[in-house]
Amino acid sequence: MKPMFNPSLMCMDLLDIKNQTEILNERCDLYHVDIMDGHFVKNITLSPDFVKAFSTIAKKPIDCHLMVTTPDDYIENLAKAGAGYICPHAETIVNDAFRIMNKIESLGCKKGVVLSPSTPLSAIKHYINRIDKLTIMSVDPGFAGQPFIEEMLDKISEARELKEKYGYNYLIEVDGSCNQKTFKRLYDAGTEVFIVGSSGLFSKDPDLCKAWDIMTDEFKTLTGAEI
Ligand code: S6P
Ligand code: MG
Repeated sequence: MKPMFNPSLMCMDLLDIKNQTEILNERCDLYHVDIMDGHFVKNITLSPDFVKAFSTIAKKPIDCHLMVTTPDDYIENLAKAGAGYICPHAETIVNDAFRIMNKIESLGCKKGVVLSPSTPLSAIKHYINRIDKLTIMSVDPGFAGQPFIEEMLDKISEARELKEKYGYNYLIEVDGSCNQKTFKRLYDAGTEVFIVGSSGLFSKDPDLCKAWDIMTDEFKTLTGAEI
């Protein structure tokens, strides 16, 4: 499959959101929206209300990354707001993973799950077969602009091996420091969806069309992949 690109909207210029979205609508595969509660992580970024407004201009599915302590409280609102994927952290659904996955599905959304860097793949062993997308974080959740955690490459390879061995359907996505320094290693390890934030996309050029071209040229040169 062709690599997919999922821009992280907390890194975009929020004062220029309509213009930037017109540009991204023609280029990206998904839209990554970080939702935090100031509790699971010490930051607050985008919100279900943002998703509701953004869904009126987005032409690609909205991917909601829930960095919140009680994801169950957000699911219905997000589904109504127009979320395409709803992705809680595995660490927050230990006691209700099946209920949460069923709820997301019953609301017509795709089911994702996100792993913080210190959480092993084995934590989701009993429901990995049910999910549509697996996000491996390669930075600790909460903030953009953090250094890449090398140890995550083994986790990505393990996710790919499991997917191939058992024929699982999940997309393998990486969140955190996806950029020219890491694209090749991430791609070779088995990453299928690249969340591109400040380092991979938005800092490349003030003109987002140019920034997108720089990013995709770097990706093609480094990986040899078709986009
Ligand atoms: C971090 C968040 C991510 C960031 C992304 C930023 O908590 O979940 O989605 O927005 O990692 O990209 P970068 O290139 O600054 O790491
Ligand atoms: Mg994220």
